[in-house]
Amino acid sequence: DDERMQWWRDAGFGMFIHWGAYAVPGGERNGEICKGGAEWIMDKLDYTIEDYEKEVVAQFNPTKFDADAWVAMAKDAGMKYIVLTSKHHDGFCLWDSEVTDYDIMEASPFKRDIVKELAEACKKGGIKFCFYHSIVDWHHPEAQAPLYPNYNVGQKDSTAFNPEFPKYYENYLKPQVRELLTKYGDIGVVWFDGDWIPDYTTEMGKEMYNMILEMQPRTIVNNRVDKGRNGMEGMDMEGNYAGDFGTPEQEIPATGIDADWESCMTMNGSWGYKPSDTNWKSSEVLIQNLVDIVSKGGNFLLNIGPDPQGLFPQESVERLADMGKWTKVNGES
Ligand code: FUL
Repeated sequence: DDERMQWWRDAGFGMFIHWGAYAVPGGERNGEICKGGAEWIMDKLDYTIEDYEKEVVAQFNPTKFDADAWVAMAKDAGMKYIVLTSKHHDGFCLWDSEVTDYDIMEASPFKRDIVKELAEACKKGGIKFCFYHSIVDWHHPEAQAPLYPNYNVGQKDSTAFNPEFPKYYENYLKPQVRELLTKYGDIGVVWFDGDWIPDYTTEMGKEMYNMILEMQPRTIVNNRVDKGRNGMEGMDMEGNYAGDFGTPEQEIPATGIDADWESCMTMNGSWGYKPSDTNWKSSEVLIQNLVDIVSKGGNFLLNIGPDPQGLFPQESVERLADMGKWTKVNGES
């Protein structure tokens, strides 16, 4: 296990990329700006599934996407791995999925397998490719779709339940994770999210974890694969839950955690592209965060929310470059 974790422990610094069709509205619909993360816009601004498909997914055509350029920026910043959202809560898939048409090949005009291009660019660039995958799925009829949009199924109603969910788990979620572990080479980390819904059980989490390690024995899986995270920074230490590392979100634990952990954080206040949020952390603060986290034994997973054309926001590009100057001088890379 130590051997499996070694590259990740040594890595210290990685790039989170929250990208999907939600970059198109960028947190804004008919002049209204959604609160919090712009990747939640479908829930926050009450899209119907139909409207979201038409107004958002069908408009996603990021012709300026250049995977090699993304990898180069990550590497220059001193980052050793990239975690891309293969699917966020909205259910739209960034790769050519065999189990759905709600993907980049069929539901959007772009028709390029984004996961494939980024996985290949990472391989070429010598950094680890990883993916984030949402358990929550607002589009799938056996997951959260029928609960939508009558009431919000996210953090607002934690009792929202779909008795069909085990079918989604078996015939959709698991096959998707299998595809991603088969078609895109070595996967560094599988980063789950959406573990909080009552439909998802600890049995499912353990089964998922074991399935991943059977397929790729060296892959590392975050604690949100199971139900043991106890709030944002918890990590079950008794071995009751599956998962290899804790995931404090938007915070740095005061004294570190007695386990492997990774703080994930945004540069402004949103994971997904949100131009109305201009509350950017300074490069100084971001460098301080990196030092604080690494000195406490954690990893820093710093987020980028690329725009609908496929470009990193200029503010992010500048901050990455500043961090690169620091990591080069200070031996992080
Ligand atoms: C959260 C999600 O709901 C956010 O949208 C984001 O992906 C963050 C990293 O995890 O739980």
